[in-house]
Amino acid sequence: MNDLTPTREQRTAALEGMGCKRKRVEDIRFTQGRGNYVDDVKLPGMLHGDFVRSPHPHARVKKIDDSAALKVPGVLAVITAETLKTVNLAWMPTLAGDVQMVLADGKVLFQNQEVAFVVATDRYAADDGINAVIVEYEPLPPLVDPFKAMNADSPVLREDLVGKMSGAHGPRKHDNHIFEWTVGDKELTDAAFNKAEVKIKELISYHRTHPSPLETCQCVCSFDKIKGELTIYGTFQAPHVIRTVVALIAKLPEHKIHVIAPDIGGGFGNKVGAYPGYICAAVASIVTGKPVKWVEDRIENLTATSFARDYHMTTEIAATKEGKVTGLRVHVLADHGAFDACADPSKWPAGFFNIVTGSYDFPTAHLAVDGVYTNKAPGGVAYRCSFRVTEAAYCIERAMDILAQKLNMDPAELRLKNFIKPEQFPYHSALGWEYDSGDYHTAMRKMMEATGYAALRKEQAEKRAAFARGETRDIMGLGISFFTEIVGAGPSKNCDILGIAMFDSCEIRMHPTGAGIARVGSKSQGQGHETTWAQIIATEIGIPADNIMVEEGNTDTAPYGLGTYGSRSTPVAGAAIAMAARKIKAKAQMIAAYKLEVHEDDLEFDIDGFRVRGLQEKFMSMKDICWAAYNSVPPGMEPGLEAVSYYDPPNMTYPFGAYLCVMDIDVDTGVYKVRRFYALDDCGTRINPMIIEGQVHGGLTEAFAIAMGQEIRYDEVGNVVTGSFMDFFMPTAVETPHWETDFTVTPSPHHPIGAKGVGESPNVGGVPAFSNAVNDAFSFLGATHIQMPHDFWRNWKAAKDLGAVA
Ligand code: MCN
Ligand code: CUM
Repeated sequence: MNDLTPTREQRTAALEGMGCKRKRVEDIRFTQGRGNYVDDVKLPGMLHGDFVRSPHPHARVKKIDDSAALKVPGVLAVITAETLKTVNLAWMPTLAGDVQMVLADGKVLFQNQEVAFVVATDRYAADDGINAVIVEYEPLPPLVDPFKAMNADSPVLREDLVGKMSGAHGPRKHDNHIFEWTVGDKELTDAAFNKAEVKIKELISYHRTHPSPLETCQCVCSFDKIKGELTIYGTFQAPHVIRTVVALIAKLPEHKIHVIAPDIGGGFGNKVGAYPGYICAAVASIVTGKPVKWVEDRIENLTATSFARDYHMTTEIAATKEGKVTGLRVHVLADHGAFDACADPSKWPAGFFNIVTGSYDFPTAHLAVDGVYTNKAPGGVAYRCSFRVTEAAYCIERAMDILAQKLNMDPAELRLKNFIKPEQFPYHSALGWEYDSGDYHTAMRKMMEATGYAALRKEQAEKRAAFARGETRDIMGLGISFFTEIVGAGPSKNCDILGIAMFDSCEIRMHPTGAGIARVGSKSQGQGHETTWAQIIATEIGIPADNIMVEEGNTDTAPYGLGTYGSRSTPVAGAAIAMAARKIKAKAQMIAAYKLEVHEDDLEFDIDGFRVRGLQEKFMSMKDICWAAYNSVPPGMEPGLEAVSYYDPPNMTYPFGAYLCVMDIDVDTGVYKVRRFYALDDCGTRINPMIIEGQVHGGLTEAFAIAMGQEIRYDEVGNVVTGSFMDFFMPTAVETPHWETDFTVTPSPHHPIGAKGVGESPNVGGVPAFSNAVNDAFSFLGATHIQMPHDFWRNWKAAKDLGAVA
């Protein structure tokens, strides 16, 4: 060895493997305007489609007159439900086992519902065509309030289901009822409440909101009549699932459907589902023989595709006087809008909401969820939600604060007292989950120390005294949130979509010169998979991350995967990547043994190659092994170096975190200031700390938006009143607080590299921290629970209702 021989540290650093703050390789094209999004796809002869939408939330469609529209220059076709019926596509199945109108069939059920699809030579002509379609409506009484939907005498929305007393998830209680889902032991829980020393009960609502990615939902469909092949470019978080859905509903052979999800400008769950636009563009392409593009505008996106939340959670906790929790009872009224189009794994009508016992050792719990139809847009699972884990975390974290207030106990102390203890893992929760790992006490104490929690409480007490003396009009709130996530859907034993188990996949192919390509079943929408997936491979096989190209999103080349949502990519696809890399490594070891003329077992892996144990100089680099794989493999071995892995995870992963929000509110104006926000996340082994930090920043910004103002609100007659960015709070750098991030590392015991998901954690944990801060600020004035979103007006109103302002 001479001075030029790289050190072990240098060799490790050169790989830019796991743990490295590797710069995002995709940003090279994104920051230079060289991304390739769906709207960049321009095919020869391409037409444009656009929707006629209903102004009414509930109405009968008496007549659609397209004669004037067809005379508009450039307009080629107007597609209605009648057209779609000829190909049996007027309705489509939803991922939740319901059916949904593609175009209004006899009636409309929400404002801005798709009524007709106008196809024209350009977008402007399509728009002119829309305005020329005359639709005759007969308005019907709208049903907006989900609580009223439970009344037997409310207007019947889904006439197609009348008389069907059972749906995809069991019996229906009445015509506007979708399902009832119950989990847990009712008797034991009732008994716990009967003998409880202390009880709380509160209706905790998580309002309707929307993921609103920068790029809206869109597609280009191109049907080749000669080959009988359909190519679809689209903003799809799960391209393979889309291919299978299209094969099933359009009755096309699956190999003749090519689904390509190019670069995606944010998804946040909005791009999981299948929308009428996709079906109409495909049908229009088949009808016209030309490619057809459909691009949602902002108002359409906010009002028609994939709302989030709308959960109304009546929550009760039973506890001892000392603050030990003894039971949890939750009833959820879930407003699904006009169609149940939730994108949950099949068996989970309320997603993983039964993680609602949170980070606490509840001996017993009972949960019941009633899903109902209303005259609102369908959707239901989107927006960094981990399948309703956001709602569950908000529910339990708000409820724990309410209990602390009732017990006159510090909310941090109450949490520490009830946490699942490190030695209890793997922990079986009262509502049926097996938490794989966790160390909640360490995370909580680290948060309290890092923020100076005790001193902040002291300052708050002084501020409150000063407020009482009339020396200040500011009130101070400390919002704690300690959340447990459940991500990585999921094990085939309990997770499937349309009967397809929720595994994920990776195929790695190493080329002779020591570079390679990895194709993965996940699909990045901005999460940086091209960067991080290569880092896993780099560490596993000792080839620099820069030499691994990552490709996702083309169903012809990527192995079948279930896509990216529910922070499942690292837990599932990430595991498949590590497993495929290990297969490469195993073959590489055989080749190295042959070349070094030793037995395989005499070799050890050493950063970037194999070394003969005890013989420093007998070493073969992975790069050289790649070359050998193409010219001198051991006799009997096939040449080449590639591997595929389909990974069915044994369990979900359970990331967690401790957040604190420090907020000051001026009672006279309701104006708040987020003074500090500290977020500690534990996502197990960290692949790229910089990307994790970016994910946390983004998720916290969305949490801030949701908690402090963002809302899809309907007026009492069913009009969407927050359907544009004029009214829908979209924070910019100006409003966004400064984020302090921190971490602990508790690896997942069952994941090949110990990693857990992180993408959704900050939204799951962030919202309760903000809301608890507002509620904590007002608590000394007598408030128990103030409803989100906590915008200036509502804060002022709360102060006024509590008598703090005249
Ligand atoms: N990561 C890591 N170490 C870990 C865990 C994750 O370095 N222990 C990295 C991963 O390698 C990946 C990123 O963090 O690059 C997110 O990984 P993961 O938590 O597995 O989440 P997914 O990749 O499955 O992304 C989905 C998640 C969801 S469901 C929503 S919603 C959301 C989110 O990601 N949508 C996003 N973050 C988003 N970020 C952007 N920019 N755009 C979106 O649409
Ligand atoms: Cu629920 S939003 Mo993400 O799972 O795509």
